[in-house]
Amino acid sequence: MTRIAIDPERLLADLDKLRTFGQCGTGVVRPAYAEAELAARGWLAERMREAGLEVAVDPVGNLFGLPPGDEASILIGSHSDSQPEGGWLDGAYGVIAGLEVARASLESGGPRIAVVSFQDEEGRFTTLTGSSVWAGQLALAEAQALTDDEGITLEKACRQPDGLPAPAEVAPERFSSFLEIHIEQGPVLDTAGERIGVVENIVGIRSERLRFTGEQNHAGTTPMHLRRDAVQGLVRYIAELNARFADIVTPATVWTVGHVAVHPNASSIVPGQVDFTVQWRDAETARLDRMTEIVRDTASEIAASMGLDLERSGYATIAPTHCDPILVERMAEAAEAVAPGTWRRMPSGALHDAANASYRMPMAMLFVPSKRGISHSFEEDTDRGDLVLGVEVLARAAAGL
Ligand code: HGY
Ligand code: MN
Ligand code: MN
Repeated sequence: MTRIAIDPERLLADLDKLRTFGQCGTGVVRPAYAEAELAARGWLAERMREAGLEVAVDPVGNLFGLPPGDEASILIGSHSDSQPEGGWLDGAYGVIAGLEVARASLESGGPRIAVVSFQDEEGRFTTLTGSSVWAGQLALAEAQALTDDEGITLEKACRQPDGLPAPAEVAPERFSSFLEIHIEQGPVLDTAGERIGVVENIVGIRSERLRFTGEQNHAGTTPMHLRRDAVQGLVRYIAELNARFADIVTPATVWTVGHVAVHPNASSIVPGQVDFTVQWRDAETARLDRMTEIVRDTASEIAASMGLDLERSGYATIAPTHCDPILVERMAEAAEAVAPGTWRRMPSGALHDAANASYRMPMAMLFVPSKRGISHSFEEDTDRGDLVLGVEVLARAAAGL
């Protein structure tokens, strides 16, 4: 087995450089297709070229660095777009790790390895947009019609950095397997003082946009019993959802009302409308189904009881997925060889592009610790030694495939 010798300084220098695109304090603001994200993608393409990889981009902006020749290769990557307020490592770490392992493998005469940065993993338009299109889970035309919270369509927002080849599909059949390394984004490894997570499965996710419409009115002259207050509806809805979920969830089940837009959002006006998202995640499809029923039935009941209109849109779902057992064992062997006794097998509570890859090829994931378990926040961070150790484990696992 050829050993892939990574270059830690080069890895860290590229990570630090990627952080500068959209940097905001210690974190980044680099949503899909925004200026900073386009600049980052253009720089990534340049680094891929310099690494001796052929650059390709597909119609939604997924960016690939492909080794010369046509035989199948291992694909390693993640995403370089961020949440509206994102950490510097979420996704970015997996892309630069893929670039480093791909170029180190070329340098060491190792296996053929390609790198990918998927577009809009963070859901400006929908959950895992870019890899969903690539994996055939979401039709391109359907994706292009999706809108963000401002009502802009993906088709209108989608732009490519200058100097890239014309967009063309990069078929999943070109790859034998998909590997992704990612920060854990949770407290497990950090709390246990461990350094590597070998992921066995990824939870499923569902989300929906809902709108309650009542009656906008004067906050002083409208008696409480005559009001049709959309925010009062939202408050009752969340309380009722929590109560009804309590009977069916486990400690690992999560649900979030993360986006709320009140209209007209003024102190002296009874709010006539509220737009909000509900997102729920669990490892079991049956439980996700039951939660979907509760999300929808509760919204209809609350709306009816308070004289509100209800609209639903943008339903998105990604099923729970399992990492390939053979690849998981390769990752575990590499972890034990490189970081003996400081690793564990674990699930992923976050969603990753690897979930979509699993529909088309065997996939596996590795985690490194997140300091204090923080992510989707400017505070997100990981010890630099852990960042390097993770890529050493990844390179060793890839060399053995
Ligand atoms: O939300 C997620 O799980 C991912 O970070 N987009
Ligand atoms: Mn991510
Ligand atoms: Mn994320």
